[in-house]
Amino acid sequence: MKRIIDANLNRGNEALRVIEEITRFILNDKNLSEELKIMRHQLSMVQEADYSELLAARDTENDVGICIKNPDKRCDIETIFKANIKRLQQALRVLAEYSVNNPEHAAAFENMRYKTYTLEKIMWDKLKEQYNKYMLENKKLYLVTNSDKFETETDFLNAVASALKGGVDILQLREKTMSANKIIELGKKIKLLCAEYNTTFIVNDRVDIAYILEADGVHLGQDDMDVASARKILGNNAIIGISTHAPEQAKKAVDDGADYIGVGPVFTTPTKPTTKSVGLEYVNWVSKNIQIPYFAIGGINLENVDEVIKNGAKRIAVVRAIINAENPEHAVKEFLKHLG
Ligand code: TZP
Ligand code: MG
Repeated sequence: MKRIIDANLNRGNEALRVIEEITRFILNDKNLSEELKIMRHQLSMVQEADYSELLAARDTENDVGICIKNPDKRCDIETIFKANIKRLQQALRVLAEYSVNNPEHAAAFENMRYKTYTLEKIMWDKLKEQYNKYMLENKKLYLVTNSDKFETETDFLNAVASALKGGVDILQLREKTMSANKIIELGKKIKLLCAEYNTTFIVNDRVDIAYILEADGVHLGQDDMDVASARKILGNNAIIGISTHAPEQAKKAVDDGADYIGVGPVFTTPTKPTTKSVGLEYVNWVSKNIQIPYFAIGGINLENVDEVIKNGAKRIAVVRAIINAENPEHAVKEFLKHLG
C-alpha cells in the first residue's frame, strides 16, 4: 500500500508541476499558477510527513509500469496538458482510494481531484483561445473526407482512423451528398476519432453543424456564410477557413479575418468537377503575397506534391490520395515526408 501511495504522490506532483509550468510560461496566468502551486504544496506536505516510510517502500527498479510510452502520440502543448491533467486526476483518485487508514487525507485528495476537473475546463478553454491559431502554424497535412467510395460506414471510419494514425494534422468532414442528420451522426463518430488522435476537427460548409458538433472550426466556400457571421455563431476561438480560387478572393479572406485559406483546385480533380483548376501560378502568387497559413488543394498526390511545394506551398489538403489509398496511414506518412 505504501508503495502505491508513494508512486502516486510522485505521479501527482510531477503532473502538477508540468501543468503549473503551462499556466506560468504559456498562459501567463498568475491566479491559476497560484492555485496549482497550493495543490502541489498540499501533496508535498503529505509526502514530507511520511518521507522516510514512503522512501523505504519505493522500489522503482521492479515497477512493471515504468517506461510505458506511446510513440505514436504527437507531442504538443495540448497533448502534454491532456496527458498530465489526466495523470493528476488518476493519481488523486488512487491516493484517495488507498488512504483508507487516513480518512482526512482521503477527503483532501478527493477534494483536490474535484478541483482539477474545474481547472481542466478553465485551462483547456484558455489554451484553445491562445493556441488554436498558433497551432495552425504547425499543421501541414489536411485531410478532407469523402465517404462516397466506401461500401460501409465502418470501412470509411477505418480509413479515417488509419489516416489519423498516420499523423494527419487536420480533418475536415466534407460530405456533399449526405443529409444534415446523417452528417451529424457521422460527425460525432469522426469527432471522437479526432479527439483520440488529437487531430483538429473542421466541418465543411455548415456553420450550424460545426456548432452542434462543437468542432474546432468550419471551412467555408465563396458562397457560404461570411466570416464575421460564422464567428458570431462559433466564437472567437473557432478556426475559420475559406476556399479561394483567385488573388482577389485570397485578399478578401485575409481582410475578413479568416484563419487560413484553401488554394485551389491546383489541378483538375473529379472531387470538385465544377471548379476550374487554378494552376501552380496561383499557389506561387499566394506564397508571395498572403501572410496567413494556406493549404494547396485539388488533385494533389504523391507524384505531384513536390511540384506544389516547389511553388511555395508548405501545407496541403488532400481527399482521394489519402482516403482512397490502399493504406491511408502509409500515404499520410509519405506525404509528411515530402512536407518535412
Ligand atoms: N476544393 C478544391 S479542390 C477540392 C476541394 C474540396 C477537392 C480535392 O480533392 P482531391 O481528391 O484531393 O483532388
Ligand atoms: Mg463549401
